[in-house]
Amino acid sequence: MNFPKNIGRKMLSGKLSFFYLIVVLFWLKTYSAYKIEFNLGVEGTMQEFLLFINPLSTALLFFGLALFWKGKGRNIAFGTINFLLSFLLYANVVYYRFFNDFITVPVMMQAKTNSGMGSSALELMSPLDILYFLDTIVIIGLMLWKKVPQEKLRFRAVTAVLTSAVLVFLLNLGLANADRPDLLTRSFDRNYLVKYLGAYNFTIYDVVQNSKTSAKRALADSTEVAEVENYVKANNPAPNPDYFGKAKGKNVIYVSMESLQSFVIDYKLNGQEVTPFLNSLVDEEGAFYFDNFFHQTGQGKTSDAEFMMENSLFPLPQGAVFMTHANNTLQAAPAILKSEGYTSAVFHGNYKTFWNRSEMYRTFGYDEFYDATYYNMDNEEDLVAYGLKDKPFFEQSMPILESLPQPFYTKFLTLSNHFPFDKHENDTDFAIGNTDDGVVNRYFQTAHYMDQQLEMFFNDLKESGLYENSVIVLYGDHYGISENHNEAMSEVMGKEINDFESAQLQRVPLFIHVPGMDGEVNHTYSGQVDVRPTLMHLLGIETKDYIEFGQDLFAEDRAQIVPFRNGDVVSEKYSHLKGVCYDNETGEPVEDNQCEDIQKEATKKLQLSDKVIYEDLLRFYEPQNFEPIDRSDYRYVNPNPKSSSTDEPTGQEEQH
Ligand code: GP9
Ligand code: MN
Repeated sequence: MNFPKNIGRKMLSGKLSFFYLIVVLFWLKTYSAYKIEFNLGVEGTMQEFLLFINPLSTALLFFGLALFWKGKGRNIAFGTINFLLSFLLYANVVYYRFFNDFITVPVMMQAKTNSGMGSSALELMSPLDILYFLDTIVIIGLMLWKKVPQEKLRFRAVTAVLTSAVLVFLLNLGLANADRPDLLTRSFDRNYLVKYLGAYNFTIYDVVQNSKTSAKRALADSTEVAEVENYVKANNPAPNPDYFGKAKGKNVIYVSMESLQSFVIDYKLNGQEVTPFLNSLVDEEGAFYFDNFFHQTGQGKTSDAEFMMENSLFPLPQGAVFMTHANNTLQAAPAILKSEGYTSAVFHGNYKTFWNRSEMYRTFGYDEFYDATYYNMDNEEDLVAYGLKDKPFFEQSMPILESLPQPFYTKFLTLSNHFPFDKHENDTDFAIGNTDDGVVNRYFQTAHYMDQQLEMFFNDLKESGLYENSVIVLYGDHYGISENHNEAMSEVMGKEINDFESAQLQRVPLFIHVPGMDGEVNHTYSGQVDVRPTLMHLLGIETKDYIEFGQDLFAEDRAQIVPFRNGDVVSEKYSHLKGVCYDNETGEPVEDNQCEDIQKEATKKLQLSDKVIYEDLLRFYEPQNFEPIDRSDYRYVNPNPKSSSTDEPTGQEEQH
């Protein structure tokens, strides 16, 4: 058989020399980006080889398609394909610098809505990044100035190139699957897919996956909910009678503390407490502080945290559920409390389109959404990238809060302590940190500023009399310092930040203040999904009829298993992180079978919760005593806007 020999001869013909140059430059560029920008956890020669080889099939395939043209047409195709692929690579580079993750289809969809992200993205770029387009510039230059082969290629030569692309891909996939079985079926971790198959193939895979998901809802029927219901009911521990109903009839005030991680609690920078107010709250009467509480967010960040806190369902493995499934049927906290006579409202100094909130809050059943149009946004110094700084935000929110009919269920979304943690040097005299990393240094300053504003807010609540008849829940929404800052974080923490320590840093503070109770520091291993049943039980509302994946933090026989959205899991004794089982006490790896049970349990929870969302299963489920929400009853239109959004509300109607 002389087929392979034939391919070789065709590919070496001089007419293809420019094509080879494009392929090689693009290949090397992609490989360099992998090495410089991404932390893919490459181990061993095989993985190293696969990482090196994986851009080749994409380059052969896509640039090979250009060979169907001749002359100018081919040059235009080369330039366009190169630019589009380079743009995709660079977008991933910039996204990864903050999110430690790759762009997915839902993220691309939400990019349109989240216009505030622009300035964060700029912060993540550097002039040297032009190098990611160096080959584009070189080939366009060559095409313009030099004579590059333009003659028509024989059809067989082109198919030989495309066949070689497919063969290289199959070799790549075969070796990858041998090294990592089930690579394509267990896709919790995007890192694996990129490491084995490459950034471009990952995007193709992702597009295919996403079209499958939208088909899932269409195919689901009411029988599917039974499996979920059985699991949830068998895993819902009884409320603790010492806590049940202890806050009956009280108002609820949630505060989402932007990017606040637990390591700042009691941390001193140059002898000064970073969060003196929160530190004092740990010991305050009536306050419960949870010191083994973890965020469980995915790509939806703040919105994922909101989703968990109010639904006790997990967010999605990719994209923000707020963006992709805002029209689902849910039985969220504001809706549950509505039948108990509560009114509900959200306060946020950003516009209502961000994270698609104005659509998702309709599904939650929020009566009011006080977005940036309710605040005075005229003073430049009061603003940061995502909206109004925390001080003017709380100050201006207070009169609105006082005017709400009681009992109310409310949520305040802070934003001063948001990446890149800048623009607060004139708002506090707390000095910045002294590592070599500006992001980490400024984080202390904005966290301190937020802490001061929380104290002020508490004082205002006391003054208004609301404090005594409100349950106040403060929670950190997600990490603020990503793994890209591990070097500075090692300095801050005084120890090397390895995979185990990185997981420890995913702790976020949770405080629940219940007037009239004693309060304590609670060490239960828990996460954001667990808060809703806890709060409901404090308010004296049974939740056993709801589909929820969390367990009351005060329940005596709770499981203490905390699934992370990347598929890792932390529990009371062991943690399973990036495929390695650790003993929490020593932080050292142990036999894998110690983690088998917790990993199985975590995977089960995530899978069932995802099923509920993807298949929109709550549309088939009617909890007892629950009045379903009609989304069309809710609209958030400010009749007298104080500021106007540049993003006009989308006003989209029900569509999936
Ligand atoms: C913006 C704020 C920040 O409205 O919630 O969002 P994040 O980037 O943290 O998800
Ligand atoms: Mn956030």
